[in-house]
Amino acid sequence: MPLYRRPNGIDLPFPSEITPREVFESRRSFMRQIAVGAAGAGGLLELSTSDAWAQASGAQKLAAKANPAYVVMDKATPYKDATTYNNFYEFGTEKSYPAENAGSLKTRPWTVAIEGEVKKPMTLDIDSLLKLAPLEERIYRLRCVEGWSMVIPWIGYSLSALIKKVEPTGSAKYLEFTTLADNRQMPGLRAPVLEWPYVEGLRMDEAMHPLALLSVGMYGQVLPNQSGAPVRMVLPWKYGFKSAKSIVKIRFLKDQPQTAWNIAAAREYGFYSNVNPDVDHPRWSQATERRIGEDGFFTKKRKTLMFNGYNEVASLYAGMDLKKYF
Ligand SMILES: Nc1nc2c(c(=O)[nH]1)N[C@H]1C(S)=C(S)[C@@H](COP(=O)(O)O)O[C@H]1N2
Ligand SMILES: [Mo]
Repeated sequence: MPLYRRPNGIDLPFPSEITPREVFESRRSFMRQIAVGAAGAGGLLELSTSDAWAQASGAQKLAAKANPAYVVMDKATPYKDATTYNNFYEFGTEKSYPAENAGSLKTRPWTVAIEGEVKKPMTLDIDSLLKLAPLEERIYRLRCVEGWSMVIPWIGYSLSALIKKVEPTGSAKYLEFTTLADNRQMPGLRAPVLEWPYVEGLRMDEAMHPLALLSVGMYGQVLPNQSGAPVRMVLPWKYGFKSAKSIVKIRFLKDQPQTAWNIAAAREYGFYSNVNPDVDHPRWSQATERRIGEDGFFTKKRKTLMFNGYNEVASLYAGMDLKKYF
């Protein structure tokens, strides 16, 4: 049963687990054509996300138009799984802790400071961010470096919209994202597992890629706190830790910034951290993954795809040795 029933009556089928890659890819582009064709006839398709747990969460609804160019055909991870199995170390290191502890996070008022190598530095409050560009629904896979993945209907817009607004100077070559670090709200900060605040970074051309999503919602609603409310990054071709949650600052830099996981273990976590089944983590293989929500004794692991299947980013890394720049 497809999770997404479109108002025009077209239900999109999901490819089965065992569909060979080529068939999957061609079917995917075929389905995209249907989606784009239908969109041409009646404007962008609206995906209504019908997940009982999401409805029951009572979170504020957030209207968004589906962007058919960014819809993976995998079945969406149930909301319950996506919001109770999280990595958000500011709330503790067990997967269940963010859901248990993030209730204390105050997401309004909230501001994001944009500074550094930009002609128009600014501090945007969350309402301005919500209005900065039309909100889109995009269904992305996200692959954690630990070997699991999820498929989530995010709401947001390309980070490039924000970047254009602040007008980077010619010297802006990198971006640094900083997460909130507030001892009163985040019990996980007491543990010295990472250097706080959590920082992440991107090269300018990566940040400008349309896939790079600034997200403010999921499953038709505002982000739940454990998922990085009120605003986070989603970089589906990179390991999950590159997608910083609950962002309070974005800094444009001349030089490559330090990143939290690279500071903690440089040998294990590089700056780029593109999903790559051919480059193992020093302590485990990255060749396969399990999809959260469909684990079972007999569930076969999925093959991890280069760039998590997002081949459109490959040109960003042309000529780079991806074993060296892991
Ligand atoms: N601030 C912050 N952002 C973070 C993390 C974190 O611990 N703190 N964990 C990262 C990791 S390891 C992953 S896999 C994703 C998980 O996102 P999800 O819980 O929404 O699936 O968030 C990333 N962003
Ligand atoms: Mo992760």
